[in-house]
Amino acid sequence: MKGLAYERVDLMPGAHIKEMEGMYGEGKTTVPGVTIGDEAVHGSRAILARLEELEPEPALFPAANADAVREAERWGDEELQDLGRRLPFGALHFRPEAMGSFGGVTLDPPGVDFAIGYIRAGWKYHGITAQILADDLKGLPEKVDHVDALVADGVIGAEQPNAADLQIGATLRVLLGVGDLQPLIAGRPAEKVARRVFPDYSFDVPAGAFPVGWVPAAT
Ligand SMILES: N[C@@H](CCC(=O)N[C@@H](CS)C(=O)NCC(=O)O)C(=O)O
Repeated sequence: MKGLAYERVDLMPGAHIKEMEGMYGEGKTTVPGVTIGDEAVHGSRAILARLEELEPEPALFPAANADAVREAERWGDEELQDLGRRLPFGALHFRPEAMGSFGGVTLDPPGVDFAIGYIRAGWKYHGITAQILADDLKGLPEKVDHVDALVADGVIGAEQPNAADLQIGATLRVLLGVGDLQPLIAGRPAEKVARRVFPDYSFDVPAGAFPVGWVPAAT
């Protein structure tokens, strides 16, 4: 978006923890990070703020509503993003073969064995329990309503995506890959935000993964 030259480096999940800490410091285990010369910047919000300094246009924090965009970006990071970790891992527990959809492949039986072990480790790593998942699902409609309200208020959803569009759209785009969640998001302004900033994303857990009664009805 900023027209800056960059090199993308993908890390192997699992092995990324040590590599990230080596580059960005103790406890900084998550992607993304960026190095700009000798400077290491860790975390999506810090990165976007730094990119804005390097190249102000197009603005990620437009002067007209910069504070509202910052607050929406914070909300997306601190209050929405956890669902993007837990709900896909949660759904995959019930449909482990669907993990192949991340890479656009069909897993053979040994691949499904690998997926089962990987997903189990993911539950442990993210502290997922069935109760937490059920509560996340119950709270999702309220969060989607909040996204729609941000669109209605003109904070996100404008022609030129801002930092909050990117932060919120990223999580929603992941959630759209969970078939059970599509009815809660599809056809709503929130879906448009997600698909506009991230049109292509390969991930598909067929609907019917979560136990009956866990997913709230779409309103
Ligand atoms: N709030 C942070 C969170 C980053 C984050 O959770 N990244 C995930 C991407 S899938 C990750 O690295 N997960 C693996 C891990 O938690 O070690 C940000 O937006 O930079």
